[in-house]
Amino acid sequence: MADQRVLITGSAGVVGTFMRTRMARPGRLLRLLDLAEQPPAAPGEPVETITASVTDPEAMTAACQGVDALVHLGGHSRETTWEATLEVNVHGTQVVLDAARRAGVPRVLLASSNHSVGFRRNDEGGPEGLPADSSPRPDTYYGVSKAAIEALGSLYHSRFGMDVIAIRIGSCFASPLVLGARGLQTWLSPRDCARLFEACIAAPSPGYRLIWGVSDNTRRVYSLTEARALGYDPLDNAETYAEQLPEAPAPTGIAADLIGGPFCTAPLGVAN
Ligand code: 15L
Repeated sequence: MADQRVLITGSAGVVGTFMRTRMARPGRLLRLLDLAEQPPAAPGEPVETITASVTDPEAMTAACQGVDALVHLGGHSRETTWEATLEVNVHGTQVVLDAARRAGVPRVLLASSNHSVGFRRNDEGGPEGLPADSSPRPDTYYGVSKAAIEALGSLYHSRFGMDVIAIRIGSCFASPLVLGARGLQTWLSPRDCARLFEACIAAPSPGYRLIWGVSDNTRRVYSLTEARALGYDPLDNAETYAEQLPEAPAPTGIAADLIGGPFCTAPLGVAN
């Protein structure tokens, strides 16, 4: 029998797929929930898969039973219609938090995004980078939904005493190169992402926290002080990829100066 159960929503997405192997631990059962079908557990793999929506209260309540920590990654991961953003990202997160409350899940990690503060300037934060608790300046409906889930996490902590950590993730991909030069600033490597989530699960009584999710990149503009205070110790630096970056003109204007980069000029409510 597992000593610890960790529920991951959105487990078939980019970050969730990285976590399936990277968060496997002896004595831990990973319960993986996604709307999409997932590969079943391999022989001996301590994994349960559930096909369900984060907007389904009954399915979420069942999925939360016996769970020690919940990592909520489910939802739209970029701009789409207002209606879909509201339903899946905002309402879905309320459903998830309320199911966790009913089931007595003591700790919830919420995947927020740099796009909740996308209209803040890259140089706003000084040498350590933009503080993790900077007030929202969203760049899209998607960014608004991330600011809203941070607020929901704060509410569920204040009302019900749950430990909730909202993580403003930069860009979590296998390599920073998929995003061009911006990736050297925003990258959260998959192994650092797992290290960050583990720190958030292990930290004693964090209460409500807002932190950045980023590797220790030379060019980072987000503060790591708050995540380090929870025990996060990043290993990667996107700069090691800099030489492989294809020659391209440096971005200019708004995309270069603002945290949200190209999200700041993308049409609102249009799926991309
Ligand atoms: C995000 O929030 C998205 O989920 C991800 O797909 C990336 O686009 C990332 O932001 C980014 O800013 O690069």
